[in-house]
Amino acid sequence: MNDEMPPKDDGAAIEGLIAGVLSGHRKSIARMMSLAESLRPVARDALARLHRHTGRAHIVGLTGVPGSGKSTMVRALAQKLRQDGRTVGIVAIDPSSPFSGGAILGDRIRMLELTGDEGVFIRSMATRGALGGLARSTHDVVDVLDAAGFDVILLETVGVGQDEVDIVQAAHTVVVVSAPGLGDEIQAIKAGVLEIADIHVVSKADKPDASQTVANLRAMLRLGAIGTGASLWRVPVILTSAQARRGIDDLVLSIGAHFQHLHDEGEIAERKRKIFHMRILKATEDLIRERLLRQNRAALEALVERTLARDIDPNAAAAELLGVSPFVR
Ligand SMILES: Nc1nc2c(ncn2[C@@H]2O[C@H](COP(=O)(O)OP(=O)(O)O)[C@@H](O)[C@H]2O)c(=O)[nH]1
Ligand SMILES: [Mg+2]
Repeated sequence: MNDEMPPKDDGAAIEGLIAGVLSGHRKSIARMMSLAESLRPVARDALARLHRHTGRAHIVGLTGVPGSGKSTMVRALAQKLRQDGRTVGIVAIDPSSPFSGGAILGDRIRMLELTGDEGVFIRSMATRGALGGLARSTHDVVDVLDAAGFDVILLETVGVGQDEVDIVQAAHTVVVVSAPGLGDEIQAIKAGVLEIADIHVVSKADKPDASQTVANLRAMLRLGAIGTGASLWRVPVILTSAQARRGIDDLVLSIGAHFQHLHDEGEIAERKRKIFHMRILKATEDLIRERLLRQNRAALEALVERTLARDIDPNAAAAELLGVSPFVR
């Protein structure tokens, strides 16, 4: 990976890299992403310069439990979008095993079938090793694709944990995928993603119990249990089979209609504001954590000992570490 990095503090190299990204040069895009994922200070400078070139892409987040068919759907969506003449960036967050250290290989194999087409760029990111910085580097990687001019960016993430829910919420359009036979919509509730959907998709329509899953989701929508707050957008439930190539056209239309709706109703500004709000807070958390670990590690260890000795409680220890009063919230 290191050979992908420009030399440290090499302004000219960074300049060239940014120019490469902006012109859609694939090697530059890949290098810029590696740099962003490295979380090195030089990356912040480059990303800062890229920022003004972002904001054009339609970012679509897809989430759902593992095995619900997200990767297969991303591939089908990308193929359809390409037929429609749109360029597509794909970011897939692989839930990598802490034991094997590898990403779930199947995903990559399926998605690799798309390569060779200059209008598609695929990046897969491992959750392992990105402790604390996953959300930040995911947004940065999406920004690189945005700056590089991809029309639509598909962001696949497993709906597990707050971090991943936050990541998918940084999309303009959130698609929640449920598959029949996996415990239906209950899975989405458990994953905490049911209520963040702009579009619900029931995958694997070729399976016999798919219509039951659709009926269950629709019933919940009617109960008003889910939906996006004050928005006039009616959350659709779309039945698809990526395998049988069914419903993919509808899904692409619906994704486009949602983006159009956000613009027509003036909701896009509010959504973008929310996304930056979340990103800034995440980045702030990362910065504080990094700085504390770099500069105050000894103080942290001392506080751990004092907490163990029941000399101080964890909340007061945190306040002391930050140098703030434990009584001021
Ligand atoms: N029957 C059927 N199986 C599917 C369909 N889409 C995906 N699958 C299968 O479901 C499994 C999980 O798919 P994958 O896309 O990796 O799911 P992910 O974990 O959500 O990304 C794989 O074995 C796929 O072949 C479909 O439309 N019909
Ligand atoms: Mg997948």
